[in-house]
Amino acid sequence: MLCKLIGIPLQSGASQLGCEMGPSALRIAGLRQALTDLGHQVSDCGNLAISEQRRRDHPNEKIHDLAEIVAWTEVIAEAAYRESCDAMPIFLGGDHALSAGSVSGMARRAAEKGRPFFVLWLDAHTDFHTLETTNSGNLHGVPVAYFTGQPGFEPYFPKLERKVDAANVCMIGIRSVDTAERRAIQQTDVLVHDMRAIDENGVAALLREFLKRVAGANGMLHVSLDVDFLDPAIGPAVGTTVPGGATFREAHLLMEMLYDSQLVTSLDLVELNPFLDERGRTATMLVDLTASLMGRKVLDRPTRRY
Ligand code: 6HN
Ligand code: MN
Ligand code: MN
Ligand code: MN
Repeated sequence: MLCKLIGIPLQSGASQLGCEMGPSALRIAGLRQALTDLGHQVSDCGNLAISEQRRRDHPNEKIHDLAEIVAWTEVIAEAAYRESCDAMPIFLGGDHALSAGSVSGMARRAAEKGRPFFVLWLDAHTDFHTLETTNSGNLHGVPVAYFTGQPGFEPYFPKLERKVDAANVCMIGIRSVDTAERRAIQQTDVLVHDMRAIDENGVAALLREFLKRVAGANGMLHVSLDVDFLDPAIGPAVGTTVPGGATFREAHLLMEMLYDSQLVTSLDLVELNPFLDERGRTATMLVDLTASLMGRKVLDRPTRRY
């Protein structure tokens, strides 16, 4: 597999500074080597950058850095579309606002290939605020509402060439949802598996069911991995830690199952804030999880069909 590493030093969607160092930390933690060790070809596209920003004012005065995030969204969506022509893009964040661009660009690619498009959202949060409802004003809290076409993003954000069908979005790990997000997401077909669903069923059953649907539809699958999906004990380098997250084995098992499925066509690694890390261990954790997603395993097993 040809993997393209796309660095996105975007941090203004979060409240705490530091995510702009994420791409560097992932490179220093050995992402490229981990992938080449597994037999993949890797091309590092370097970091994206934004140029001009058009001024944008939204009536919700809590929102900050709207013009910058919009400029990033355009650049990232274009890069996602371009680089996914012949490769699997891996988006190195950067805060989660970047997924407004990575997901919308990949959705456009899937539409061109005539394939249904699915998103697996691994996060403590649903990131389902609209521009009207965000009360923190941090735009890393809005990407899922944007790419599923909830109202109020136009004319501020780029017009979506392809919306993602809410029924094709599956979330796992959720344990912090604001009131407005809860109300809005319950009116959609987004499949939300909170931590209780994991406790009661185990991650494997939840993911297996979703992968069956993706495989049955011959879909393309984008995985968006927010560091705060992990329990803070194994992923401390994030500004929005929430107790009670996924364990080391739960996270690796999901990645191993995703590899077996051979359905993943793009990946976000987001919200890593190296300023908050402890001797690089969260960056290393993300590299190891990516390796599991790309085929690292202890023993060979017969391939499982979903
Ligand atoms: N993330 N719901 C909170 C907010 O500020 O809107 C948290 C958002 C977290 C964003 O997980 O990428
Ligand atoms: Mn998130
Ligand atoms: Mn989160
Ligand atoms: Mn909020």
